[in-house]
Amino acid sequence: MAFKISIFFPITLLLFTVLSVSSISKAELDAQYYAQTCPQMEKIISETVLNASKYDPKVPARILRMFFHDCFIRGCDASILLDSTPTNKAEKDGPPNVSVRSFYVIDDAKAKLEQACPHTVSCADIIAIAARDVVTLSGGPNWDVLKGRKDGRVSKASDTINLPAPTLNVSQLIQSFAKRGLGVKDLVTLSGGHTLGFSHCSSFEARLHNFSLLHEIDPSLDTEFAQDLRKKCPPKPNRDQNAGQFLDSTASVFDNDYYKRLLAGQGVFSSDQSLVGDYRTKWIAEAFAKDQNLFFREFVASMLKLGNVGVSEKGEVRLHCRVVN
Ligand code: HEM
Ligand SMILES: *[C@@H]1O[C@H](CO)[C@@H](O)[C@H](O)[C@H]1NC(C)=O
Ligand SMILES: *[C@@H]1O[C@H](CO)[C@@H](O)[C@H](O)[C@H]1NC(C)=O
Ligand SMILES: *[C@@H]1O[C@H](CO)[C@@H](O)[C@H](O)[C@H]1NC(C)=O
Ligand SMILES: CC(=O)N[C@H]1CO[C@H](CO)[C@@H](O)[C@@H]1O
Repeated sequence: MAFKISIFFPITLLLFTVLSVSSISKAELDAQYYAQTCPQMEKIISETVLNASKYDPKVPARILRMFFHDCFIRGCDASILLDSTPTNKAEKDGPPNVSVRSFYVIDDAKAKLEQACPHTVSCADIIAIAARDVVTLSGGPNWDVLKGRKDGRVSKASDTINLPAPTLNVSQLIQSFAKRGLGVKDLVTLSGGHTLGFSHCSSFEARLHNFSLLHEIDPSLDTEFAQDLRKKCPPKPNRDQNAGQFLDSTASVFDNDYYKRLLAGQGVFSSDQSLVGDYRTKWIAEAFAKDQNLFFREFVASMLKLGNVGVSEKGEVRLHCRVVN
């Protein structure tokens, strides 16, 4: 007996530790999660997203970014959708220039889902499906989204400082992604989300004027591209609030042009450009610039990983995505 314990006790303890650590934070997501309870849910969401994107071509980029921000703060739990209350400033009202828009699209889908299958589909799953849909409808890959996320009850403006800033260098980006269990490959791949959309000048203007003691302009920027950005983003008082730059040269098409721009010194953020300034990440960006199908395959794999970040069995299915039940 004593012999048995001495052999098995440590193993049992180890197993128990491993199982309990993984069961604290992990819920098993499943492509068939709503197959019995709401089989038409994906169709309802996809139709809503497609219609909204026809009326407003900014919707796809905003929804893709929404998914990233949601998953990076408190895990993929729709914390980004909660409105502020008199006693709580919510994530979506966090520090300026991180705000995501087009929440109405998720609200529309949720309203239709509550009619079709009341109190069944979580807001976090709606974001995940909508993010897949905007990629596909923009010409990117299609994939099966895993479902079964629960909606969180906490959303704090102060949490947005945990989002990676566009000024981060590659080491800091790797660290930020590693905190969410995402690797170097996921960093380079998911940054390819910047194949869609637009940035305001404030997110990259530090590269354009008075960059450092030695350089007025960030030397990693292509010269002509830098001049173009300086024209679009003159120093503050003379600038249109909405001024900015598309993130690649085909900003409404999901393709591998983003990586080609990086290799040409035309990444908009320091964070983007840093990916081709370091041996750990450059080879991956080069491979994606050469082979769009490879980028698409890896993007699907990394989106599945992103969609698993911090997913928990705890939480609820909100009745309305802007308020806790
Ligand atoms: C790697 C770290 C990342 C940083 C530092 C970063 C930073 C930013 C910034 C500063 C903007 C512009 C905001 C503005 O001025 O309007 C932006 C836009 C955007 N980001 Fe990221 N991002 C990162 C990763 C991602 C990821 C992983 C995705 C999705 C997979 C993503 C998707 C987008 C999209 C689609 C836009 C355009 C939004 C629009 O057009 O409204 N980003 N990002
Ligand atoms: C399509 O989108 C427009 C603009 O958001 C909206 O007014 C309309 O109700 C939508 N139609 C459907 C069928 O969802
Ligand atoms: C990235 O930035 C950090 C903090 O400023 C710095 O310590 C580090 O040396 C930088 N790493 C690289 C690769 O530039
Ligand atoms: C440029 O930066 C230096 C050092 O940070 C500062 O002293 C100077 O005032 C800045 N110039 C302008 C035009 O902002
Ligand atoms: C686009 C945008 O919201 N820009 C704002 C970023 O934050 C600064 C400082 O708070 C504002 O002045 C900009 O208008």
